Amino acid sequence: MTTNPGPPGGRPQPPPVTEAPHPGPPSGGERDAKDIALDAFRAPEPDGALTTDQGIRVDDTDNSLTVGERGPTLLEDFHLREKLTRFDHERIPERVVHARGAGAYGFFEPYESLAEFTCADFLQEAGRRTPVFVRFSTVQGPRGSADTVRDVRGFATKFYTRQGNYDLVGNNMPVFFIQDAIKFPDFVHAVKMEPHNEIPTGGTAHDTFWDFCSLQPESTHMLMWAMSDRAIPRSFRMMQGFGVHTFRLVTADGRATFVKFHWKPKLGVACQVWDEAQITAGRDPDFHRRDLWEAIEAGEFPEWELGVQLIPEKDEFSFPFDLLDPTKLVPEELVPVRPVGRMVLDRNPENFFAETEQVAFHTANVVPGIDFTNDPLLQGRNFSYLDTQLIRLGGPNFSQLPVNRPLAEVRTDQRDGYGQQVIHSGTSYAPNSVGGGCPATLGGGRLAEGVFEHYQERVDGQAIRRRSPSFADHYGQAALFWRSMAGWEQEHIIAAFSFELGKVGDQAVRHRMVANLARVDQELAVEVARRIGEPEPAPEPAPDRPTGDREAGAVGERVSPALSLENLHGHGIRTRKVAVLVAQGVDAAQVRAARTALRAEGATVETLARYGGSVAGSDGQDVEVDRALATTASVLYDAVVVPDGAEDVLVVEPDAVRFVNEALRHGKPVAALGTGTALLRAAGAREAEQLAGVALCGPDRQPGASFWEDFVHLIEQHRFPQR
Ligand code: HDD
Repeated sequence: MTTNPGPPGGRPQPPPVTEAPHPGPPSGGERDAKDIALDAFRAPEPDGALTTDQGIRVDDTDNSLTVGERGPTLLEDFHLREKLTRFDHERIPERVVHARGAGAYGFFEPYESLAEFTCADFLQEAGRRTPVFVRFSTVQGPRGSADTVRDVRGFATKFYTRQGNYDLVGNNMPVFFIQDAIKFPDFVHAVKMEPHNEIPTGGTAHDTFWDFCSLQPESTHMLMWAMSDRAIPRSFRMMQGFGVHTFRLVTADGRATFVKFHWKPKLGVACQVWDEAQITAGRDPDFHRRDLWEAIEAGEFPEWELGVQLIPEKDEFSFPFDLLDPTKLVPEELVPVRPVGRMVLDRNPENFFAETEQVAFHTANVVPGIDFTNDPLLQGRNFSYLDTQLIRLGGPNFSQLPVNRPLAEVRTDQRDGYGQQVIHSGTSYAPNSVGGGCPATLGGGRLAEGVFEHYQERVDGQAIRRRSPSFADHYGQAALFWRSMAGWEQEHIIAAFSFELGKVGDQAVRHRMVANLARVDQELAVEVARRIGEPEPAPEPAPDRPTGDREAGAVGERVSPALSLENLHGHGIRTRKVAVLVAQGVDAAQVRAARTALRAEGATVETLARYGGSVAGSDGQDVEVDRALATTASVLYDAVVVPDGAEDVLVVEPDAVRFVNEALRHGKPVAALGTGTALLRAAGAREAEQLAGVALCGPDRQPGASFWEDFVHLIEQHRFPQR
């Protein structure tokens, strides 16, 4: 039996019942309007007396009320019943897709006014900040799945604008698996864990997914992205975001321009390699979530540039694909991305459930000046997101939850429902006279005054269930993507297809999929077939391909350099993690020099040794150990330094050998100083001086400033996959 003893020296004295002060935000810089609005909902740290939900002070929370010490428990114990009941009801349904995610607050600010194209208030003035909340996610896995699985990443942004909430609910890939929302339940049933045994968690390497895709060739372009390294990002902070659909920007006088939205990470795009991603899933299943959290806590605020591709309405039909088809992108070489603003995430949420879990995005949350197109995927999404919140968040009042509340004033005739937080007064119908006609509609033609008016597109047609023939080319852009990849990217794609299809048991599915790949590229299909033991596919003509393999195609049609990771590197090494392996006898001056040089560039440098504490350096000074090797792993770092002097200990330390072996296998930059090269050899590197991305400093020499400069440059390049 345990009792809460309270502080030493007697029974705890509960403090007087007072209004507790607001704790304020946990991290971050300036307080914005959303942050201040959340104060009204922030509960103080509970440092006073324990109470029930009714505010009754509780005498004991460790023992149920019983008849005698060994007797039955009394129903009268309202504290016991409340405690268990509340616990029993703590869970809500996870999101049907995108269940696992992490979020943060921040702001968006335009570089320039976009008034020429849109009357959206938050895009009118350079430098005017709009608070945002962003949630990143994986798609397939449940809430508890690993972060680094091969999957698409969600990138959903809620802008708390003065005209109401605008949600840009995108992904880290610019296209999607299907063209019409009516296929979404089919697609999700196929991609999610298989129904009989709920395997696999968080992955696409299973029969039902590939069965669906092999029969639904419109998924082919997206498959190329999903099998590329984009599906295994290094961090949320290092991936792009895309609105995917073509939307409309609309001016106050009703002029529309088609628009595609892009988020470009300031740190550049960086990905893991597949073996690394799989090991990370075990070593740190929270890898991305932790990275985002820690970066913000450290004041290294992630930043993206918002870019737009603007397409005049008159050019709607001037592309060899349909702008309404969400399986197509608009090559940046055909329509450049114009940078229009930046988004910075500078504040972590205080409570995961209250904020990140309860945030509700909806593609139909648009503000005056931003409008939809007839993309059939978007149209269905505009139904689905509201609908899903009703079950997930338990009723129609979810927009009153703190994270979802707009900063703009809300005046509706909507009433009641589960969890109503507002004590409404007055009328709730229109037209009314007793309420003075309020809340009143303001009439059309007033976009400039912040009144949403749907874009007046002229549409005429018969009700038909048929896909437009302009959506029929399922391979042209898949081939464009393939051709635009560097050699090593193509190799990774081949390896990914081979891994995934290699796990498919149904021969017919593999066969169909290889035949589909042959319509993208014969070499790709032949190589995948070879690796999974399928017969070589016959060349496929792909008759429905208007863009096809036109040899004379323009850049952007034949090849799009903007798609290759080779062209998406960031500048500098801010927030990259570098491990320095140390042991007894290590050259302490080199460890200090590495720390100083790399930290000066913004990297995080950690010393790792067999045990925590410190090791004695060669100059007699202790070198502090940041982490014991057993508590971390090579996959959690971007680069490794092996200083001089400790090789005797390190080469017989299995964790150290494995650490370097993995870093080498995963193409990471490695610096070996003096006798440190012995560890590279022990880790399997025969001719280290020949390896790309390996920096060596010979024995009896000390690495100077230029050595570290060169090493920084290697880290900047992120990976050396050609190794
Ligand atoms: Fe979706 C969640 C992105 C197609 C139906 N979707 C969801 C989230 C993201 C996307 C980022 C997570 C939001 C969050 O963090 O809470 N979805 C996309 C993109 C799509 C897409 C970029 C294609 C361009 N989605 C799509 C279709 C449908 C849905 C076609 C249904 C017809 N999506 C949902 C949903 C979810 C969702 C079931 C699950 C949880 C939620 O909405 O709030 O309604």
